[in-house]
Parts: sequence; C-alpha cells; structure tokens
Amino acid sequence: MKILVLGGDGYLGWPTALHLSGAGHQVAVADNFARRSYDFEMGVDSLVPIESLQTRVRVWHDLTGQAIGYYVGDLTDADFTYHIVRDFAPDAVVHYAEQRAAPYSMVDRKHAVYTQVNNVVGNLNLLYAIAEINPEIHLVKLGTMGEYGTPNIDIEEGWLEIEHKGRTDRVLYPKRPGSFYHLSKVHDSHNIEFACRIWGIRSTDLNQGVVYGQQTAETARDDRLATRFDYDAVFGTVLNRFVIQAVLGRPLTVYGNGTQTRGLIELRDTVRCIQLACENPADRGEFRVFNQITELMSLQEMADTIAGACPDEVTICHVENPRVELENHHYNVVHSGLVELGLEPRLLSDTLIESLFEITKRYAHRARPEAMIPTIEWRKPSSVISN
Ligand code: NAD
Ligand code: USQ
Repeated sequence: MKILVLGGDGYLGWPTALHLSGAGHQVAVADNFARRSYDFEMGVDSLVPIESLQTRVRVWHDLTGQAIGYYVGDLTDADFTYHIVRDFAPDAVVHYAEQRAAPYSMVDRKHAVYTQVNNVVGNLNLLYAIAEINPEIHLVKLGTMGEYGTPNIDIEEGWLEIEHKGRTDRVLYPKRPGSFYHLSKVHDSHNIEFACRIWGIRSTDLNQGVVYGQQTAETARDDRLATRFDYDAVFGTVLNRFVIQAVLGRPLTVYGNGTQTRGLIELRDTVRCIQLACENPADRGEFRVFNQITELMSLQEMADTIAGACPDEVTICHVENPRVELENHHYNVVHSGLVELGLEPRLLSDTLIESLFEITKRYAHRARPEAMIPTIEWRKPSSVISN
C-alpha cells in the first residue's frame, strides 16, 4: 500500500514510518518540524539524541534499500495539504501531525488557541483534500483516550447505544475531556464523523492511551534511527517520566493521590496497531473507532511498578495536582477492536521496563532535572506567557 504518515518526524510518526516501510509498504512522511521548535521555545530537548529527518531517511535507505519520501510543510496550509495528497496519491493517510501535549495547550490563551487552530484546521484541510481528490483514501487518525474523560459508566469504542424514553439510538460516545488539547481531538472526531456521513469517506479514529517506550525493531537497527524521548513536565508522558526520574534518583512525581487510572500502550504496539488499521481499512462512509490501549493502570500502580523494577532505592512523592482531574473514579474501557484485527498486546513487564532503563541510563547525563518540575496550572487562566 502507499501510506502517507503526517507528523512523520515525531515520537510516534517516525517509528511508524519505519515499521510500515519495513513491512513492505511504500511510505512518505510530512512534517513542519513544529515539535522541534517547541523544544527551542521551552528550552528542552529529547533525552535521546535524534537526527534530522533527512539523515534518518538516508540512513534507512542505506540500511534497507527502502526509500521513504518526505514533504516539509504545514497542514494548516491547505495548498500544502492538497499538494501532498495529490502528489503521493496514498491509499491510506496516517494523521499524527498535531500539537499533542495537554500542558502545552494550558500554558496560556495563546497556546490554547494555537493548539486548537493547528489541530482542527490541519485536520479539516485534510478531510477536504481527501474528499475532493480521492474519497477512497482511508484516513487513520490519532485521537486520544482523554477525549472520553472519566465517565461513571463503561467506555465503549466511540459509539454508545442508548435508550431514552422508550426509543433507542446509536450516538457518538459523550465526551468530557480534560484540556484544550484533548478538546481539539474531540472537535476533530466530530468533524471526521461528519465528513464520513456527508462525503462517504472512510476513517478510523484511534483513541490511543498514554504511550511509553522508546525503541522498535526498526529504530533499534541504528542509533541514527532513534525516535525522540521526552521527559520534561510539558511533553514527557507519565511512564517515561517515572523511568528517567527513577534512573536519576529523583522522586517519582505522582500528581494528586494517584488513584487516577489511565490506558497505556507500548510504542511497538502503537506501530503495530497502525499497520493493522491501514491493512484492514474502514468501509466507505464508516467512522470506525478503536480504543488503542493494551492495559489500564492507576498512576500509583505505574509508580510502584517502576520503583519495583529499579535496582536502586526509589521514592514516590505525591505532588499537588496542577491539573483538574477526578480521583477515585470508575474506569472500565472496551478495547477489543484492534485485538480482533490481530493485535497481541504487550503488557508492562520487567523486560519492557529493563529496556527503558537501559536507554534512559545511557542518556541520563543529557537530562535537565529542573525541566521535570510541573509549572503549568490548569486552574489559572492566563494571557501572559508563564514559562
Ligand atoms: P509529536 O509531537 O512527537 O509528533 C507530532 C508531529 O507532528 C511533530 O513532528 C510535529 O512537528 C508535527 N506537526 C504538528 N503540527 C503539524 C502541522 N500543522 N503540520 C505538519 N506537521 C505538524 O507527538 P507524538 O507523541 O508522536 O503523537 C503523535 C500523535 O499521536 C498526536 O496526534 C497525539 O495527539 C497522538 N497521541 C500521542 C500519544 C502519546 O502518548 N505520545 C498518546 C495518544 C495519542
Ligand atoms: N501525571 C503524573 N505525574 C507526572 C506526569 C503526569 O501523575 O509526572 C499524570 C497526569 O496528571 C495524568 C496522567 O499522569 O493523570 C497522564 O499524563 P500524561 O502527561 O502522561 O498524559 P496526557 O497529558 O494525558 O497526554 C498524553 C500525550 C497525549 C495523549 C494522551 C493519551 O501527551 O498526546 O493524547 O497521553 S490519554 O491520556 O489517554 O488521553
């Protein structure tokens, strides 16, 4: 298949491009390097050094003989988006290219507006490009588990059968997200469902949980193929942060009492899920939703697991939660769709943690501990840049 990976220079996009290319698909990536520019803005850097996109693509070609095409540009620029869809003529588009950090979207008004404009407008341009150029193209869009929030009923895969006053209907699952970033994904989902309904395009919305891990079979082939590893309080995701905190001998920062439960998935399962979604496309007009997680854990359980796996003494501290989120909540999530397509979930095990310890130890000298302290407060609306 011809697969276009948008956001192909990012944490997940780059290993996905390699995985799809390694599986024999013809792959091109597109990116505007916004993620690299947030590093400059925030004064942080990936813990694991990463090469330029051009070098990555060249190294992969030298190693495997497989070419990965690349386009540099911004999805909010409609001309660029139409150009790549026309020029590459993909069978599937994997759309990762969004601002993806909840804390970044909560810095202040400017960052909230940027996040929603970047994500919603980029996605809308893409929907129009697909519908006008070739509605057969399968859109594989990265959504997020945080779209649902933490409702007091079980979370289904995107849709909910309801009965109200004696009548029944199948409706989009009600959403109650916890940041302007997570809200941007809700807006995307609604726009995509509408596009499937009116134009008959095909789409898979993947409500992915928090990703951890750093290596895949393909990135491990050469250091120059490494993907990024964020550990700072803005872009670092919780499990990756706990691992580097443990390695540096710093306390693991559990926000609040730690009873908040989240869905997790390891990087190698992420790339496998994308492959499965691409190779088993949704039908024309179908808005298909999968919950892309492999297990559920509370923050306290995550911290205990990392502490238990670390050979050195680890302390766990409960810091005042900078976010607004429920503790002691119900959380039961259906996540069978991808398993039915062939996913064999990897659960957080000693082996997975060991490989993460190995990689973070190797680059621990690059960490800036002060970047790990959370400074962005959900409860304080601000138009002043606070970092
Ligand atoms: P990332 O920031 O590392 O990668 C996103 C890439 O998209 C970056 O390289 C960035 O430069 C690019 N990009 C952003 N806006 C763009 C635009 N307008 N035009 C072109 N390129 C643009 O993020 P990631 O962790 O790889 O996440 C990828 C996707 O998966 C995101 O949509 C995110 O919401 C979703 N997701 C991530 C996680 C996670 O834990 N990392 C979990 C669930 C869902
Ligand atoms: N948390 C801590 N300590 C930390 C960092 C985070 O306790 O040091 C807590 C947060 O309060 C939250 C949970 O861990 O309850 C997850 O936080 P996170 O920063 O790992 O994840 P989140 O902000 O939800 O965002 C990440 C990705 C995002 C993706 C989302 C999937 O950055 O792109 O959409 O995970 S999900 O959470 O399922 O919506």
